[in-house]
Amino acid sequence: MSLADTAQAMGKAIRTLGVAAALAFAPQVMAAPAAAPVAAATAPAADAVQPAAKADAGAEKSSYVPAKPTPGKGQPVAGALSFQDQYSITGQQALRMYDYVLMPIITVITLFVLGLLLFVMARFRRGANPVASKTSHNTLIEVIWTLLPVLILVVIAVPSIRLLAAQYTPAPKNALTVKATGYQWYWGYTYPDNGGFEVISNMLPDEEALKRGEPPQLGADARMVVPYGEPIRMQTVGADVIHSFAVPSLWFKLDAVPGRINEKELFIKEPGVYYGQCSELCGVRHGYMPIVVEAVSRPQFEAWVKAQGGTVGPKEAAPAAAPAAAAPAADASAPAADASASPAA
Ligand SMILES: [Cu+2]
Repeated sequence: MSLADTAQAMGKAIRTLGVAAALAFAPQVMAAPAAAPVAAATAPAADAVQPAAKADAGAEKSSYVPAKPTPGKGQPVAGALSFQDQYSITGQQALRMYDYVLMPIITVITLFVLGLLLFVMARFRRGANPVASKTSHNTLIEVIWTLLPVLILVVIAVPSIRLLAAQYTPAPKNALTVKATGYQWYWGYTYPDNGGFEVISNMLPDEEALKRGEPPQLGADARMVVPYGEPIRMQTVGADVIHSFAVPSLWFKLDAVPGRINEKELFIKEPGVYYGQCSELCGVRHGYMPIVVEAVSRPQFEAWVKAQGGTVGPKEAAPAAAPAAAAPAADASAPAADASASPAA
C-alpha cells in the first residue's frame, strides 16, 4: 500500500522533473493548455448539480444519481504538465512506462549530451586548443556509440511492445458492449446488450455547465454511463464523417469511421466522471462535442439502464450474439446509423 503510494509519488516527481528539464532547454515548448478558468469555475458551482441530479434520479426511483465531477480527476488541471492521472488498466501501464522507462532515459541522454557539448566548448575552444587534432577515426568509440543506442532501443522496445499488445487485446466474450456513434456534432451512446437504446449527448452551454458544476466546454447534457471494474467492449462508428472518441484519463482514443465499427477494450478501475473530446477534425463544431464517461457500480449502472428504458438481462451473451444484437439496435436508432450497422451484420 505505502509502497505503491511511494512509487506513484516518485513517478510524479520524475515526470515533473523531466518536463521541467525539457522546459528549461526549450522555453518555447508548448505548455499544457491552461485549464484555470475551468477549475476555478468548477469549485463554486459544484453544489448546483444537486437539484438537477435529484430530479433526474427521482423519475425512476433508481439508485443512480449523476456523480459530481471530482476537481482534478478525469479532466484537465490548471498549470498541469504531462499526462492526466490514469484510471484504466492500460492507462496505468502506459504511464508507468512513461514514468520509469521513457522519462529517465530521455532525461539522462539530454543531460549527457548537454554536458558533452559544454565540455567540448570549453576544452576545445580556440584559446585553449590552438592546434586542432586531425583524428578522424576511433574504432572503440565508434563501436560504443553504435551499440549503446541499439541497446537503449531494445530496452525501450520490450515494455513498449508489451503495452502495444495490451492495447490490442480484445475484450472478453461476456464483456458489456457500448457503441459510441459520432455525429456532426454530438455523440450517441448505444447499449446493444441492454435493449439497444441510444443516449444522445450534446455539449452544455457554458452558463448551464457552470450551473451544474460541470467544466465548461467539457460538460454534456447526457453521459455515457458504464460500470467500473469490469471489461467493456467499446465500439465506435461515424454516422457522417470521421470522428474520434478520446478520453485522456482513460488512455482511450479510437477513430469513429463511417461504414465500419472499430472496437477496443475499456476497463475503468474506479468510479468517477471522465471527460474527453472528439479528436478528429470533423467540421465546424468539432471542438464542441465533448465526451463525458461516468463509471458507476454495477447496481447503479443497471438502475440507470432501466431509467433509460433499457433491459438488464443475464450476461450470458453468446460469442456470436454480440455483433448480431448490435445490428438491429443500430437500425432502430437514428437513421444515420444505418450505414454503420451493415458491416457488423
Ligand atoms: Cu467529431
